[in-house]
Amino acid sequence: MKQKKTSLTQYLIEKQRTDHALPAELRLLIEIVSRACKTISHAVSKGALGGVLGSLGSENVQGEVQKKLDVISNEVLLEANEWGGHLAAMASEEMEAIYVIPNRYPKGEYLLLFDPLDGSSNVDVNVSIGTIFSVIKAPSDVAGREHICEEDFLQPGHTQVAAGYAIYGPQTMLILTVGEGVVGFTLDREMGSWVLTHDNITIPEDTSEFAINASNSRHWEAPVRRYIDECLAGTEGIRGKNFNMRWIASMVADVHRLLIRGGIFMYPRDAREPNKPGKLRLMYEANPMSFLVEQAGGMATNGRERIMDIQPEGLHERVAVVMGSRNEVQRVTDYHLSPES
Ligand code: P6P
Repeated sequence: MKQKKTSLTQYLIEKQRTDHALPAELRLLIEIVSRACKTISHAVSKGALGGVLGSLGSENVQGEVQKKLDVISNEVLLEANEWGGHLAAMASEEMEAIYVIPNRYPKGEYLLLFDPLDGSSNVDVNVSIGTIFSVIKAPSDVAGREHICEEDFLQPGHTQVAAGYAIYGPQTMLILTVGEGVVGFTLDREMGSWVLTHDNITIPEDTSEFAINASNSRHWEAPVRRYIDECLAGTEGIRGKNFNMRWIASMVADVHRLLIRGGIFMYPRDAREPNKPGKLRLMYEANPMSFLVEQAGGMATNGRERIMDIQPEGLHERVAVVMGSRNEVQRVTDYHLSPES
């Protein structure tokens, strides 16, 4: 008998109905974000045919060249989410300031943060990219306040109520957690619906695959260099096994791989800019990915502490990232905390 397909909508309604872990407004938010990701997937897949490749000649708040698709994706997410009444405000990698829901629409109790198109430097060379999103609750007093401000967003990652990403690759997939494990949906383009294809994503505790941009090795701190050197030593070294390396330079793609088959992803701080704790952004890259990784049984630190315990001080602050298979992340973290070990 043909296996019954579970749609995202059915999954969310059943989760809402069974364990009440999913308030209706949060279910609505996830559905709207998933619909926006379908729109982004469609725009991305057109490539040159859609006139959406290339750069705008502008820079975003990060000082990075803005791709046309960065701005398109950002606008898709803003327009999809501003009218629904489930959000008080949004924040994006592509915008310096927060986006407060306009007064012509009702405001809700959630705050949405996103990197609308992570890894967009890959879009012109047809490598997988994605949308990363994080959902937190607005402070309870927001309703009585005239203004929502950036400080309302500065909550540690462990306060997230949902997180996920869409990956625009050979398949378009949506990977999601609402705090009860990690599930994956594959976009059925014929029906235009997200179909549950991975009902319990878990990360193997061990791995023989690491992801890091090795061109930065001369800038790494000693614990990172020690870990990678031991991996490279293979069976002749203390690890007693050979390792494989991957680096797609698209966090969504590198993290998706480790969620599916295990691995460790690292973007450590380095000496190039010692005052910068790392390259990746805490609020809308590291925190949502850490929530997913932990919910899948993995571990996520900045080399020294749990990423989701970090108290943010700025909306666009950066952080060092070490995440993936628990035993490897623990080893790297131990090397940072006890260098003599
Ligand atoms: P590098 C993409 O620009 C990104 O923010 C992440 O998606 C990715 O992991 C990283 O930067 C790649 O950085 O220095 O290797 O180009």
